[in-house]
Amino acid sequence: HAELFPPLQVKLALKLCSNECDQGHLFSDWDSTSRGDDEKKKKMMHQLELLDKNYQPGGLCEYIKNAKKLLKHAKEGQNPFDGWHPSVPKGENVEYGSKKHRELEKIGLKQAKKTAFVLVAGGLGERLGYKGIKVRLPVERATMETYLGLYVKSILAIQETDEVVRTSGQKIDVPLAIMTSEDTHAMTVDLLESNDYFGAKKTQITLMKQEKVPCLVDNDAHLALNDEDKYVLQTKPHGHGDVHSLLHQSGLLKKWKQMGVKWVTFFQDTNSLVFRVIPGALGVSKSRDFEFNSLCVPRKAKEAVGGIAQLTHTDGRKMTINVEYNQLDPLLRASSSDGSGDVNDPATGFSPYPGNINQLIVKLEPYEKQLSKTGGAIDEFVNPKYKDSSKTAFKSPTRLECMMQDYPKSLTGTKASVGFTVFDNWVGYSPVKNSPEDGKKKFDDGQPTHTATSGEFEFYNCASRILRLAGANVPEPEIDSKQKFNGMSFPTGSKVVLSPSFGCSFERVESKIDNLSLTAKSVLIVEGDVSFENVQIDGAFEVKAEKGSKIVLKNLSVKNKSWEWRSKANAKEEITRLCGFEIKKKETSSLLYSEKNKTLVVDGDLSQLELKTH
Ligand code: GDU
Repeated sequence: HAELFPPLQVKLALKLCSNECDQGHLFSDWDSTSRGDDEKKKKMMHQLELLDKNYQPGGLCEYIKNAKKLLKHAKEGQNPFDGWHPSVPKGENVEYGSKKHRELEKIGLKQAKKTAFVLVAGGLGERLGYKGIKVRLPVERATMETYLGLYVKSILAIQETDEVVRTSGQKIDVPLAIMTSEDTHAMTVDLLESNDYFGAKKTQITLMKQEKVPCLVDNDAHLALNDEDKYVLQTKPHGHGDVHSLLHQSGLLKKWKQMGVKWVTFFQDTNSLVFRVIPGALGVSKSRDFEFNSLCVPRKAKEAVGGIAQLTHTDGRKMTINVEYNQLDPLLRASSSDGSGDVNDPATGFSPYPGNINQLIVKLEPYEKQLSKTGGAIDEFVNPKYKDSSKTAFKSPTRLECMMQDYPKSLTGTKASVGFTVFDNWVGYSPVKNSPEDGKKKFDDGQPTHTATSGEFEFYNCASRILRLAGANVPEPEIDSKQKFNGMSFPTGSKVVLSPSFGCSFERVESKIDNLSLTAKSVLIVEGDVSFENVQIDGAFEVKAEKGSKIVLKNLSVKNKSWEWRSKANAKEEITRLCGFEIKKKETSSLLYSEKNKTLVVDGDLSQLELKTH
């Protein structure tokens, strides 16, 4: 068939058929006498060429070689942590709002101007049961802000701070790279374009698409063809670890270095709280000169977050690394004297191992150097589901995977400083990963549910708590066990949304509050430069100062019928079904001010507010 294909494709096919790669089965049905299906054959060679190009470094033959090795280890039941002993590592614990936290935020905000952000958003979130991309989900339904909108606006708020000024006096555009996949790319582009990049410049955001890898049918790493079409290879996602090779291949790291970027901060598709802790964590990276800093929260045993462990090898090597949640229990069982695995410490009610939330801060210079050496390749793993205990056949084709938090494995044996920073759950971690049904099971088990419902209430509760720490009088949220959302009850209280432009650090929020109180039934939505002096809210209040303008609220008592979060089961509308509630708006007081370079002072005069009855 050689005449059908360009020489490079012929070379690739011959390589695949070599003894080393042993993929002759891919072509064994090709009828050498008839020239039928030529177009399909061309498409298949094109697909193989792309798969070869996308698996870097090394191409398809390297993939097959790695797969054979890992499948052999899996069949032999080899423990990836053989020879390594786990212990609880020491990291930096930061209490949000404390003196130490304020100092770290000051240092961190200065570093923010030298930070590039990377969002990994190639996953579809199958566990959630949502049809769209996860970054399109609303963080909360009071404003319907999407995750992507919140992230971009948080980056813009950092960019707007006084600290983010180049020595030349010019403000810089803080860069954001988003890793997408075939499943999420078009929808991510559409979300950005239809929202005018959420106020960012188009050039500020770079999209990098990760490609899938071929599936494997057996322990000899034979590549899988589609059951319905023998000219199409089956493929699956390779995992978020691809982000490193994409950053390297795209040349972004070099470009950022030239721009004066010093840090790269990675984060995931749904964690509405991530930007609350980034300034403080950047402060830790800077002051402790961490080359790699994982953000963590206290972890409940068996929770689906990896545990950060110090691993010490019998030969003396040490590494501080994430042990993924499915591997932590067997590792701990194998190494403990009493066989206890992933269990809580009775004294604290949490696992002694801090939970990795995959918000990673990496020092750019050594990172870029290291990736130039490795090409961005990350340790891979394989997780085949075998048909039976002979481990010779798989239930369905498998593939190699990799995780972005495994990057420090490539630093073992070097002097690189790898550390972690722990914040409390309430301010650091609130992902949306699980369907209402799976969330309910976790709820019954006393586990965090990580549902759209918990995500929304945790977002409001975090903002309320920050206001309390800033001196405001906001009641603690309470659980009303009669009020169930999709069968689960959560602590709820005042619904507070503090947009990133209101303050991107604790001190900035605190500086805007001087005697503010809210009742539990209140809703407060604040955007822009707004300050509160002697303000009482008992109702729903939306206040927004457009960019460049300022509002000072003084001696005000806002009172109206407010909004209600009403439980609603089995709704047709997808988001309502996921959250298990709808919002009944009754009355809202609102104030919008957009005069550039001017301050609106509202002193005791309620008539300046608009009262809407819905
Ligand atoms: N992702 C990709 N490409 C992929 C797979 C995933 O970009 O091929 C992205 C997802 O969109 C998401 C992120 O990677 O933004 C993480 O994916 P999951 O939410 O599916 O990750 P897990 O829940 O399996 O676990 C990860 C870490 C854990 C812990 C946890 C915290 O592996 O150790 O940190 O996130 O949420």
